[in-house]
Amino acid sequence: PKVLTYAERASQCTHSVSRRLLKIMEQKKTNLVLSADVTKSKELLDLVDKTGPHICMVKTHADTLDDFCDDFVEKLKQLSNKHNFLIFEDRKFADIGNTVVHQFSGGVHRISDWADVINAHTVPGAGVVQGLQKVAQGKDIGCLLIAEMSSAGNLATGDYTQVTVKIAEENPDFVIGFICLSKLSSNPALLHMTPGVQLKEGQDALGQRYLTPQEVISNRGSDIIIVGRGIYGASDPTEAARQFQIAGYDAYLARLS
Ligand code: UP6
Repeated sequence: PKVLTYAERASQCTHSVSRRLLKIMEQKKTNLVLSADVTKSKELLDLVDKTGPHICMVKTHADTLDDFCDDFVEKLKQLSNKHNFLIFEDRKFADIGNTVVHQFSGGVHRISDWADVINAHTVPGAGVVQGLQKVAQGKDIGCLLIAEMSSAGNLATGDYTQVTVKIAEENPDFVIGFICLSKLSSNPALLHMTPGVQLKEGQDALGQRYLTPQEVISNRGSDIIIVGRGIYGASDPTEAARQFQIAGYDAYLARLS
């Protein structure tokens, strides 16, 4: 089947967040998500301001920031308007529905006040999605399901992955796609986002495994690359972001043709 452009897919999405993201990807010519895994808010904001022109979304781990506060959230939102990107909090919710309601809306981070995109493990079953959706009601927030993982020896394989795809397909009003390592659904509205990406294949000392943008986008049919240390660990993060933007976008164009 013909591979659709981001613009064509945007027009087929019913969820406002996937539409917004695909439009940004088309306009800015980027399928790059920056995983901004630094532990000081100022450092994070500086990194995002520098790399903003090259990314469609920034991914945070709010609970790893030493100095998380409301002012940080305000500034991150300002940067998302300045550079036109979405904010994805990688909280990986994984509890029963009633508990994730509070984890998502409350605590120190009040994620539902500021995130455009969140994600969840499906190990608790569909209740985790229902709990999160209850909080997201009336807000512009999309959820990704973790269908596969990049780390060595992970258990998100086989039936687990297939049931996760089914839960996604059954909840189109809230679930906008997957964290995964390959294309899992032919539904054009579902976005596939892949972490564990560097310009060279390899691994780190704690089980992370890396594939290249070309392998992830062209060969495996994913839509979006998520890059952390490949960018913020580089001597020039702006230049690294530019390189990942080009590599990811070229791989997309190669898939189209
Ligand atoms: N992440 C993975 N693999 C997964 C799911 N999530 O690496 O299966 C997240 C990590 C980290 C980022 O929590 O924030 O993606 C990858 O960072 P890296 O590029 O520095 O390895």
